[in-house]
Amino acid sequence: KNQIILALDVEDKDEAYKILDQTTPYLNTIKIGYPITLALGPQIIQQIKDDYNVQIIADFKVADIDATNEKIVNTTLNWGADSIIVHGFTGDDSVLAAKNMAEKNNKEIFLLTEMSHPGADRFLKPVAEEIAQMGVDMGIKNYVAPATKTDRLAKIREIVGDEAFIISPGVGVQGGKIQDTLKYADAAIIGRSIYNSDNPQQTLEDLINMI
Ligand code: BMP
Repeated sequence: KNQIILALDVEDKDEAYKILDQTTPYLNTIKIGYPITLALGPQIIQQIKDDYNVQIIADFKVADIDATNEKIVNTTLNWGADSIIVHGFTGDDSVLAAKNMAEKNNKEIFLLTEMSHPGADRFLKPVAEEIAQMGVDMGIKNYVAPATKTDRLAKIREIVGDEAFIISPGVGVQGGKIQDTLKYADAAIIGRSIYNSDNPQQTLEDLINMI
């Protein structure tokens, strides 16, 4: 039930609830990002948790100095998120501040090592392995790595080890394949191919049948 994470990047509450009605019988983790949060307000996090009894990963790609990261993480977790995604490229002081604040709230961060879009090859790819290693050195257990580049995903898995939990965006519209992704990742993050589908429930069932 937690091998597919729904990226709920819709900006309308009725639409969001329609998708959640159809998908939450099959999955229990929702990724909430800027699109829905900025459109509907941060209270949408707790509302979705209360109405659907799901885990919420807040994807705010936290990427600031340590003092600011701390505030962003604390506030986001207080809005009800269960975990929060943090960029690794900012370095160990920023990431440590985020990690410590999450732990103070008895929650966890996901460290983003490398992104799934083509443009990430230019700046993030050259440092992704170092970011993953930094995460290992810091004792971070959860990572985000791309489903669109299975070789890169495999490399990140090699660095973070089998005990780590990797979630992987890029399946579907961005070109990643669920079977390949789940060879290396614990869960696939999927957005548009589910919520833009004419029949989100059927699309999700089809994806689950491919696993
Ligand atoms: P979609 O399945 O619609 O492509 O959505 C993927 C989701 O994962 C989006 O929320 C996107 O912002 C996020 N994401 C990504 O696609 N690639 C990354 O490297 C990191 C992400 O958080």
